[in-house]
Amino acid sequence: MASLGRHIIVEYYDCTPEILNDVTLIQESMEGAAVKAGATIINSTFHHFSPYGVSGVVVIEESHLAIHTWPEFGYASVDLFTCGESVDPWISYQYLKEAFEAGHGSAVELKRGEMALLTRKDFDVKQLRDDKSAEDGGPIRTKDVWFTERDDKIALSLKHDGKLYDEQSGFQRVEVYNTQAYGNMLTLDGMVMTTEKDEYVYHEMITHIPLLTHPNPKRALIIGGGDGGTAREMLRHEGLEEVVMVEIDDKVIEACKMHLPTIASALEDPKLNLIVDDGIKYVKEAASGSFDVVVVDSTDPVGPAEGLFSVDFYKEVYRILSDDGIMITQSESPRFNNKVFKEIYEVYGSIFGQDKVYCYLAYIPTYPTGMWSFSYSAKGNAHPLNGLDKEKSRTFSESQGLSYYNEAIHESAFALPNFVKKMINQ
Ligand code: SPD
Repeated sequence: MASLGRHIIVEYYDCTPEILNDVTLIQESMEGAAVKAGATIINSTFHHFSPYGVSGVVVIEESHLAIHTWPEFGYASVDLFTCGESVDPWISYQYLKEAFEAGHGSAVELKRGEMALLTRKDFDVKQLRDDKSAEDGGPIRTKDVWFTERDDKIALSLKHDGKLYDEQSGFQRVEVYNTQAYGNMLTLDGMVMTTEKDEYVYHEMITHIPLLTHPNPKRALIIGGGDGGTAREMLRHEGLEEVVMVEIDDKVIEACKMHLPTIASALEDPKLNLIVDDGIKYVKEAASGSFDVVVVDSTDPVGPAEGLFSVDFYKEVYRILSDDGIMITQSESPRFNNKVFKEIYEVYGSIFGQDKVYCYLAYIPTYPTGMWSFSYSAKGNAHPLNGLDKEKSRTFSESQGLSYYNEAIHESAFALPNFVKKMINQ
């Protein structure tokens, strides 16, 4: 039966999950399958979905190859659609079966556009011709690979040129992508942690707000913060006599030293006491009243960071703070993580007292919704605004060449939209 195209609908089972979750490898395999079959690639676009799954399509002069993978089931569904006699889609089928290390595969071939049912209609092709691509000397090949962080309702995608680091540590999946818009980007278990181009917002805001509010900070502790950004900002404060950082995952430190050196620069600084250990254990064993500022620079409340969002942990932080001590945490997005957001503010209030807990906001484009919150909880009377020496804050920002924090941002960050105030009863 003569037809315009051949469409092979393919199922691959029992594939290697890691392969099916590697967007770069999947793209290379799909492009390789096209070339092997004799096709000419025009462009390709691929997305990685967090935490797992890849979708993509390779457009060829002879039609297209498309894929969606479910790594958690070792399953990939693939469409191989070719027109003309010069390309054999069954070669692509075999090539991909090997590339995905599939235990078995099945395929059904459909003839598309049966000639017996078609009538040719002539029309004026000149009106449709893409004169530009003809002038430029033929088809333009483009390549799009995307990282996507998503839940079931919202997704954030960043185009990248490949993965620079990919390790499963004892705690989480540690990856670094080379994104086109935000430079190198660290993700943990598929969630964006920091990028070279917008990291300063988070790190300046989590650090300078408490350190420029506390009357005389001498000893500071960072829990988490393995990328080094918070430590880098802390070390700008010359009055600090001791800066301790406790990060649980040495792979995070390794990845950032290798691929995010501007963020990780402080990790080698002799003034930083860097401990690779469990922060919860460290806080539990630390002496009462031993720190003036404790910054909890955690990941989201899943995986290894879950315990950093618990009542018991915050009680211990309260205990190790000095009388004027301040605890700062990254407190998620009021829009995106509203349940966690509300719950943790209730907990802070129950430990520090409702009138000693404040929320402040900053705008971080690579985090879900872009609106990110930090909590400020004072053991004594260190009010985040009344205690602010604006002149000192302005001079600090200018002399350090900061990119986000200044005295006006310090004040305005505590101005909350009504919906956020309502969520935390303020
Ligand atoms: N969803 C993003 C939460 C990230 C919080 N921590 C970032 C670590 C940067 N030092």
